[in-house]
Amino acid sequence: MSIAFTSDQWWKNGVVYCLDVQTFLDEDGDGVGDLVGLIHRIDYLAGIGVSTLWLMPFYPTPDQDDGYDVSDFYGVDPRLGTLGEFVEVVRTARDRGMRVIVDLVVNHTSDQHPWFQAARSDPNSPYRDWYVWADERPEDPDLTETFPGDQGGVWSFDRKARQYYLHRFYKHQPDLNIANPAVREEIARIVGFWLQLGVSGFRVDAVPFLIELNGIDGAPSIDPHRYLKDLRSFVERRHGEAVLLGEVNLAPKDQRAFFGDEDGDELNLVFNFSVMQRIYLALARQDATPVERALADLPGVPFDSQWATFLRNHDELTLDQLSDDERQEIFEAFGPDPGMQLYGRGLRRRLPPMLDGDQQRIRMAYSLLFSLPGTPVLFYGEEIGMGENLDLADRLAVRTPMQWSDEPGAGFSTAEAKRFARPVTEGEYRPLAVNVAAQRRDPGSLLNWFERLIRRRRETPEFGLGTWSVIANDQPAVLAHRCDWDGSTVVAAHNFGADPCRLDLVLDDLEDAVGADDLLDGSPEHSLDGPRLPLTLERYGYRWLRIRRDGQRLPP
Ligand code: ISL
Repeated sequence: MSIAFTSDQWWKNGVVYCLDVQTFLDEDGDGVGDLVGLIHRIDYLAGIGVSTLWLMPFYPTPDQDDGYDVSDFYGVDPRLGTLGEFVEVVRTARDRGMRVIVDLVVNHTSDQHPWFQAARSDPNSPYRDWYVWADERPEDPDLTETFPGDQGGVWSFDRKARQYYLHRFYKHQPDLNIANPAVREEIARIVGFWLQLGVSGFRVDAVPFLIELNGIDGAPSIDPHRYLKDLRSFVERRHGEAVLLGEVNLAPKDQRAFFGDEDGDELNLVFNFSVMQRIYLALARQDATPVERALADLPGVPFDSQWATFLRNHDELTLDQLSDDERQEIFEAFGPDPGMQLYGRGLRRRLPPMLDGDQQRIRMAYSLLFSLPGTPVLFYGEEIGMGENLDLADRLAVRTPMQWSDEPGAGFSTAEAKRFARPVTEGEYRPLAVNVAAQRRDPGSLLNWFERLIRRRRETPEFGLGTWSVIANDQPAVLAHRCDWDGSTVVAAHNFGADPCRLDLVLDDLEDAVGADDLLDGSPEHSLDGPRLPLTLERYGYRWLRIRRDGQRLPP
């Protein structure tokens, strides 16, 4: 396998950037971000070096779940633009070397969707069986509310239909019935539509819920994983390079099935929720052991498959895979105020305020993220260290407008602040203190550091394509690991502790190694003492080192 091969598995060696058109850039000055605004920032995104844009839902919506309640799968929310402008986004991104993937939210529709309106109004409508109905409210302990406390269960009575309908999320999001072949056919049509418009795949929302058959009357005749395989083959037939990046928030042993058989014939990428949660535990404890254990618990993934790694996303920082005590430790360290907590399982915060703005610690966390097995996914604003706005409801706290400059409206919009769909952050992380324009002028800024990090990550295919292993060491605060690919080895070391430390890493099977070159901003060369690589790490220090073998020519 060689470097040329990385283009075949492009999803293994890039950086994904998630953004919401609505909060990115408002070009027409109405207070709401739009597709034309995004087009104006494509060069910015190409400039920081991300390779794939993941667009959060931009479809027509009553907007009761920030667009995850879709009322037309084939359109663009008129507040954000038009289909024509969407194609221009894809086309411009492609020209600058970036691919676009879009959110596929088909576990449910909005209750305003014409399908649901037809289904509830007429028992003989062909759409009736597109949703999941019951005459009596079923009692099934496995079917729990995803947003606890809010919805009064997962079955709600519809007065027009005179039946209960299933919704695993909000009441206004009735679940589609994927046991119905017509629904599966329609989902394929939706997928085919966006592929035809040029997207390179989908971030598939809530996959375990999508393929869940519990609650559907009668014995459904489909195998849910067979269905995911069919969807994947359909995507491949329509567009060979397109991928499915799935949101599967399950324990690793249960996630494995979502990659499919040995050949990896279901989701190409699966978000790594378990490692993400343990990174926060390790940060809270200043001890790398939880991450080491989480890595050890990961199942091997098929050749065409990959983890998608992330520190934060648009939802609450869910800590649902941890024990109550572990979650409590993180709450105490990073979100002690009940107003920062959500659904009893997570924090509605961004990373920098959780780490008290400690630049060294923030960089250590992202350096780690970018070196872990998988494809890193950034949430807009992470590259400049944006904070949250806790005055906003629930998960909206982390979805404030992108901060482009210190102008009024953060350079996001020229509209009067009261017209903003969502206000900008105030306080320590306000646009005056955190913005793109100022950070571009400062060579030491987080933004410029991210640019170098992203560039280096893309030049280090060992992380995305190699085989990885943890290197045992005698510093509990330090996670050291190596990735081997195509005759090359990269070693990474990350210090979760507030104290500097020294350690010796013993590298097996590297008899011809003569030294190591620092790939980030540490001192350029390190010498080896036989198989031992002595390292010094400052507080929250981090290093990426490529091993130099005798007679080998390495990239700069
Ligand atoms: O099950 C979970 C926690 O135990 C959640 O992580 C669940 O996977 C998640 O809430 C699903 O989220 C996605 O679908 C929602 C939407 O509100 C979220 O923003 C989206 O990320 C409904 O479409």
